[in-house]
Amino acid sequence: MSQPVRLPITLLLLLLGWWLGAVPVLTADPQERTFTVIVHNRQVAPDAKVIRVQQGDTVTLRWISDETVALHLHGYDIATLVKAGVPTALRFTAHATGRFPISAHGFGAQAYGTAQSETPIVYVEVLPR
Ligand SMILES: [Cu+2]
Repeated sequence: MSQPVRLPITLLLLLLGWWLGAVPVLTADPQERTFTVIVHNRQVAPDAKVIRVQQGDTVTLRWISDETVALHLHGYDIATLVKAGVPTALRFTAHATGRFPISAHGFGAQAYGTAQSETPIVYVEVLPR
């Protein structure tokens, strides 16, 4: 009589784990991951500063900024210009593992010139699969 009860509980726990996001982290297949990153007053909210993905994932960072900013994803060496109020996608396949800063190379008018400064505003962590 215990066997028919145990199975649904296991299934329930699995579904709960799935719902909590635990299972997708353990999946073997690369995934399509999309994050929205909001830059306000030249900053990203502290709880949104680290973007965690797994090796092989296709990552889309959807940027929304209240000021034009030149961005540079180090390691992958991808640069993009995000204009004020214009959602802009930065897309890459996370082939290299490690912790990579995305720096602001300039805000406002300085976003159009050569890099004056390097201010990391977000970090991308690519975990080995
Ligand atoms: Cu840079």
